[in-house]
Amino acid sequence: MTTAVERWVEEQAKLTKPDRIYWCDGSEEEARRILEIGIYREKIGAEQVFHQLNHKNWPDAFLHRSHPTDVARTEHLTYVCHPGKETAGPNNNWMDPVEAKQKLTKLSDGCMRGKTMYVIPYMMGHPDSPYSKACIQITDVSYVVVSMRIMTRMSRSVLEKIGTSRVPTVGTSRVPTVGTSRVPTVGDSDNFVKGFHSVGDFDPNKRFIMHFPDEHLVWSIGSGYGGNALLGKKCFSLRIASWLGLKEGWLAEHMVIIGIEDPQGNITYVAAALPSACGKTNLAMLESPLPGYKVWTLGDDIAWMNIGPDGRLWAINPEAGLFGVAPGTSMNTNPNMIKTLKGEKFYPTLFTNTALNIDTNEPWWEGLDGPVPANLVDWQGKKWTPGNKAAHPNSRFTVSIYDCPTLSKEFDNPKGVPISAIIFGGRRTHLIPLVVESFNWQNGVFSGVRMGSETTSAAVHKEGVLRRDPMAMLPFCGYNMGNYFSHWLNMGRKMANPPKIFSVNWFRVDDDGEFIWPGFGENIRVLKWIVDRVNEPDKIGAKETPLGFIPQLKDLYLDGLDIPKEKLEKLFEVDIKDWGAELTDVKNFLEKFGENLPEEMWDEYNKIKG
Ligand code: OXD
Ligand code: MN
Repeated sequence: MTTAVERWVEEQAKLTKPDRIYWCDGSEEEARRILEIGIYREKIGAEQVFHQLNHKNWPDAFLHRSHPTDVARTEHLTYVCHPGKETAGPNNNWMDPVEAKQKLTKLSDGCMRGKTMYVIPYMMGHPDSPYSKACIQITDVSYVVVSMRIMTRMSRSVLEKIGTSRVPTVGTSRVPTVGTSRVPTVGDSDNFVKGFHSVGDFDPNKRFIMHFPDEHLVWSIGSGYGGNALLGKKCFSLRIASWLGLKEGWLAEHMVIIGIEDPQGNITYVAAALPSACGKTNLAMLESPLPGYKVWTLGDDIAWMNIGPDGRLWAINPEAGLFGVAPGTSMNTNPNMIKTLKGEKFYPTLFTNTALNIDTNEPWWEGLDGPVPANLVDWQGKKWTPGNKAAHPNSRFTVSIYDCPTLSKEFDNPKGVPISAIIFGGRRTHLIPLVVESFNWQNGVFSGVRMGSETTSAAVHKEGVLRRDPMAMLPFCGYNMGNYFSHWLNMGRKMANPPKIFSVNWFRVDDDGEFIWPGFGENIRVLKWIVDRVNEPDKIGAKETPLGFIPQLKDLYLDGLDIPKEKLEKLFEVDIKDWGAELTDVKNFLEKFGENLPEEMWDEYNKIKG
C-alpha cells in the first residue's frame, strides 16, 4: 500500500528525476552527516557547501555562501495562483493555476538529475498544538535540509501525524550513497502541506516562487535563498496560512511575539508587526536597561493567532528558529542574539553570506563589535577592500530558538500565549510619532492598513523608498488585501476581549537627519507605556490627537536618557497640516482595492483627514 505522501513524492520524483531519494528523519546524526559531506566536497574538487568556523569563539557554526544572484527574496518572481485574479488582489502577482503549473512542470522536468531529492517531514507549530500543521517539503539542496531542521520541528513522527499506521523504518541510508530508500508506509491522509523546492540551475530568468493556496502547495524553483527556499516560512506560514486563516477564522501574521515582565513579575504578551529588516529580531530579544523589566522571546517573525475559548487572541510561533539579518547585530544592539550565536548549542548554526576573517576563521559583518579585521574575505569569498561591503547587507544567521537565553518558558505551550497588545511599526524618518494608541479596534486596524515603511535589503528592490506595507504583510498576504482588512475587522467583532492596538516608529530623524530615538534596548520605555496603558489605563496618562492617544513626556519613563526635551517633543509631533502628501499616498493605495476595501477604512481615513 502506498500513502498519499508517498504517492506525492513519487510523482515529484518522476518529474524531477533525481539520482536518489532520501527521507530525512530530522536527527542530530543526520544533520552532522549532511554538514560533514558539505565540508568534505572541497577535497573532491566540488564546491564546498559548508565551511566550519572557529569553534572556540563561535561554537558549532558553519558559513554558507549562496549563488551571487540569489541573496534576497524576489517579490517580482513570487506568485499567488488562485483560480481568479481578483482573489489574489492587486497586492500579488497572479498567474492562472493551470498555466502556472504548465510553466513549472516544464522548468522542473529533470531538474534534480544527478542530485539527491531530500524529503523533509516537518511541523509548523508544536506537534501537540491544535493550531499546528503537518508539512512535507522536497528539496535538492543540503543547505535547505540543515536550515529546515533549525527553523522547523522536523521529524519522522510528522509522517505518523499525517496518517498513522506504522512507524517508518527508513533512515539508515548514508546521504551521498543512498539508492532510492524504502519509503515509509504510515497511513493515507492527504492532509499535509506540500512544498516543492529545487534550485534548478539558479538561472534568475527561470526562478519562480508560486503558491497554490487551495491545494496547500508551494512550488519554488531557481532560488536557494531562505525566504524562497525554506518553504515552511514565508511561503507556507504566511502566504498559504493567511488564506487558511481567512477560511478558518484565524490570523497568520508577520509578527514578533514577546512577553514583557514587569518588576512585580507579571508578564504581558504582545505581538508586533514590522516590515522585513526593521528590527523585529532585536525587539524579540530586547535586553531591558530598566530595572525589573525583562523581555521573554517567543518568536521574531511569524505569529499564528486564534481566538481562544475565553474570547482573547492566543498566539503561537509556528517556527522553531531565528533567521535574522547579521549586519548591525552586536553586543550593543542585540546582546542576546550575540549570546545565542556564541553560546553552547543544541543545534548547529548557519551563517549565510557574511564576510570571513581569515586570520581567525570567524564570521564578520558590518556593525559587529570590535575593530574591522585586517584580513577579510567578502561574502563571495574574494579579498575584501575598504569601501565595499564585506558582508552582504542581507547576510543572515540561522539559529535554533532553543539556543536563545531569553526564550519564554511558554514557547512550547501548545495553547500559545494570550495577546494583550498588538503593535504596528514601520521605518519612517518623518511624520509618524514614536508611539500612538489607537482609539479602538477599527481605528487600530486602519493604523495597520495605512502603515508605510522605507524599504530595506531583505528583498530585491531599491532601498530607502517609501512603500505602503499594511500590517507588514504586503509581500506575504496570500490573497486580496481588501478582504484581508475585512477579515481583521471581523476578527475584532468576534473577540470578547480584543487586544489594544498601538503603532510605533523608532526611526524618526531630526533636522540633521540623525535618529532622535536611541532604539534597541531603550525601546523598553515605549513598551512600558504600552503595557501600562493595557493594564492600568486610568493611572497612565495620554493625550488625544487625530491619530489616537500619545504619551506626554511626563507619561514616559525617561530617566537616564540624555535627549534634549525639544528633540523628544519632535518625536510626538502630530500636525495634520503636514500630512497632505501622506494622505494622498494612503488614498491612492486604498483605491487600488476598489470594492474589496471595507467601507470602515474610508470612514477612518476621513476622520483623520478631518
Ligand atoms: C525575513 C523577511 O526574512 O521578512 O524575515 O524577509
Ligand atoms: Mn520577516
